[in-house]
Amino acid sequence: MDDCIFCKIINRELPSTVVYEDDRVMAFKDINPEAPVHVLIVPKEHIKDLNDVDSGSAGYIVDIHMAAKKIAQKLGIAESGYRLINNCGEDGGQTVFHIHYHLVGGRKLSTKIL
Ligand code: DGP
Repeated sequence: MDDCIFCKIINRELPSTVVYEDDRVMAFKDINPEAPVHVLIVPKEHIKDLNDVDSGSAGYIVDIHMAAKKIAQKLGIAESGYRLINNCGEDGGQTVFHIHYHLVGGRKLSTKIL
């Protein structure tokens, strides 16, 4: 998608701090971190939100979870714990319409975050 910020990050047209990448997903640091670790995990294919995931793209959800697990280990928060969050749609708090999951940790999280 031409005007999608996350597609531009994936294509290296915009800078980001990449913490994980494979052929299906990429993860980079959130520009406005809400915790010591705040990483966004995105599929390399443009999918608007969770409502747009279908049987053909559902594998990305597994890929994102597996990436989250690896990133948590790499960043040293696997044992202490972390949260993986998807905001879907405007009422869900989504502001960038390329599906992404927030991996948040590195401190004790309250019940209200994001
Ligand atoms: P959400 O509200 O769930 O759609 O989260 C979008 C997140 O994306 C928000 O936490 C801030 C982050 N973000 C927005 N623009 C950029 C950017 O250009 N670079 C990076 N690294 N993060 C961004």
